[in-house]
Amino acid sequence: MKQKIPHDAQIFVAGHRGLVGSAIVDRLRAEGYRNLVLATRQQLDLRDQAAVNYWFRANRPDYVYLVAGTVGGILANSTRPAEFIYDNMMIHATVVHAAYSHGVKKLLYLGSSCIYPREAPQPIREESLLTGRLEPTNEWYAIAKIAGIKLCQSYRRQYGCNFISAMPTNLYGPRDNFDLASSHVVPALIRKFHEAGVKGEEEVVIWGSGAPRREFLHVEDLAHCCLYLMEHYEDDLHINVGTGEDLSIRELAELVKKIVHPGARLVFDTSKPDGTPRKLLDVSRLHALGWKHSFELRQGLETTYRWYLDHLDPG
Ligand code: GFB
Repeated sequence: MKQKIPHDAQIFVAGHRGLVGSAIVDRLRAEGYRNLVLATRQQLDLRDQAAVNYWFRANRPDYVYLVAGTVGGILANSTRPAEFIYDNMMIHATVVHAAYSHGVKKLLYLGSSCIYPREAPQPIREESLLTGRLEPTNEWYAIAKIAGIKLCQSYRRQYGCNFISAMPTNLYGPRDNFDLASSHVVPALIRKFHEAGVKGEEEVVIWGSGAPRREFLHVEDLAHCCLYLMEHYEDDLHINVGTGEDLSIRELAELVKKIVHPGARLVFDTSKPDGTPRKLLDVSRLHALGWKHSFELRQGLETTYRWYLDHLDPG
């Protein structure tokens, strides 16, 4: 079933300055959506219910992409747990509630693959949610993300709202965060290999053992998928979004090395956490719905590295 979203609909992308939100805005504009209603963090504190209500009343969005939040890699998650749980729980609650109060036609909420139990059978099916203990390095973020899914389901059940949830795997791409203390692994490795190459150094330090396995989706694929789900997905159950393929962190590092600094040598710092051993998503429901990714990892890493080079601070 397809529910066409009219090109003159008012669309709110909550979190439009972030990696995901900015890619969704680009995609919406490319597809001819003219009426995007956006607010920066300075204009609207999404944790403040009164401010969010006021903003919805003034801007009357018909459709909402809820992709705002405090995000970060394994270190940021384990060292700033209060920010990760508070900011995300508040943002999800205020936006979902305002979307209900102001009669939003449809809302897409984006979670994360870290919602699943650490020891979930692989590839992870949507039904694995809440069947076991979470990975300790990101349980605060995961709890907030699970609460977001449950918010959407509860507003569907009690008020009949058309709110859906998608769970993307690890993301990367242009406009990612390249700050080594808070970034995810892909931008961190691109930056580390690049800087080692510039300084003429051989050694590049990779956190952990290199054994954990991860699945990576290019953010432009995710943006395309979000627009697709807005038109094609209607279920109460959340849906996994990924490629269905994973590799080890060592293999990822070898790939980044080839692209960025082929002369480098990998050194593993096992004092840093590995995190979840594996989180490969089962994407059969997504494929059955008719959507598949288009960026292969190598190509995606190359375009991301090119973006990084184009946006390096010359100072
Ligand atoms: O991307 P990442 O920080 O997040 O780390 P998670 C993935 C793996 O890469 C871990 C290793 O095993 C890291 O130890 N790694 C190796 C590195 N070198 C580096 C490096 O220089 N920087 C980083 N950041 N990692 C996050 C969660 O988990 O994934 C969030 O904390 C969220 O909640 C996100 O779900 C998608 O995949 O481990």
